[in-house]
Amino acid sequence: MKKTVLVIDDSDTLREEILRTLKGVSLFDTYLEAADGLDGFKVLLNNRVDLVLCDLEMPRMDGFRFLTMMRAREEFQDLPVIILTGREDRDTKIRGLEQGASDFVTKPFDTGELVARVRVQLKMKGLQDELKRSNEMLRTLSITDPLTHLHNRRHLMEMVDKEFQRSSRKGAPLSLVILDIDYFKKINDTYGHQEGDRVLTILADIVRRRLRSYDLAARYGGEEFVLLLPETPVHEALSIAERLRLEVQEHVFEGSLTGLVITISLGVATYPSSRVESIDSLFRQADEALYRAKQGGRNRVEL
Ligand code: GH3
Ligand code: MG
Ligand code: MG
Ligand code: MG
Ligand code: MG
Repeated sequence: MKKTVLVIDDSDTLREEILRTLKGVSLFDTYLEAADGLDGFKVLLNNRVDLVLCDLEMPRMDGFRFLTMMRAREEFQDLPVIILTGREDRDTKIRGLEQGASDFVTKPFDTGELVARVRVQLKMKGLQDELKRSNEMLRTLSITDPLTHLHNRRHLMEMVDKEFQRSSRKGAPLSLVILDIDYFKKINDTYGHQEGDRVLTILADIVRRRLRSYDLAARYGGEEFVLLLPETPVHEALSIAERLRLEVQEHVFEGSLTGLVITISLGVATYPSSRVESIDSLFRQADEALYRAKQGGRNRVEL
């Protein structure tokens, strides 16, 4: 992994000395420098920097101001900054820590100590990045259905809460579509459970293609899916549902599923409307509409 270091110091000799020391241990492959906090900040904005070594006393913008300015920005929250200080006093260090310094090196610096402190900061940054990545992965896993990669029921319920509140606040309509594959048991019986799973992932892909960027699709149960459609009045939800019904019916399966035709039944409900005043009633109405679609012969949309 290519790493970049930025050295900010108003003394040319000190900058050179630091750069020479760092080049000697090849922890980085790009070396940037600046003579004061303001120039350092500009370099930071224009480059992807992994670690900063920064002097305290400098003209135009000193190390404290530099720290405060960069830590105020989201993208520099985790960037390690080692402060170079000629002063050993504790007040300087406390102030530096409070403003976001990661560590200190006292001038005149010992090359071994400087390198050791740089190594520690890079290692901690590496661990931090790894933790962030694995947290993001866990978060994604926790909201995703493993088979279809649509959202799972848990995330759907979180988002319904949010969208319902938003809709109440803004007075914008919120629609919900529940869809269920018709005679899915027969598909499993005919083609086997594994091919049944493949039908579910293909249906999920069809659903995904239909979504607008602000819609949400989730696998609600075994072969039941839910679409959450913000800012969508009932007639629009009905036409989305109807288009989806046709697309599913017209889908041409391949491989061992060649010749298979599947159909879905869909129930639609919209908030606010005469019988929908809560999340519970939104789901109840959509569910009852789905039931009517099944009773009415399947492969249809009901409100
Ligand atoms: P209908 O909805 O039209 O009334 O009939 P159906 O046969 O689709 O209805 P039912 O809800 O009775 O059956 C759903 C079947 O879906 C039963 C279950 O074995 C199957 N199923 C549920 N989850 C999965 C899954 O993850 N993979 C596969 N292959 N089958 C599943
Ligand atoms: Mg200085
Ligand atoms: Mg059923
Ligand atoms: Mg079914
Ligand atoms: Mg079902």
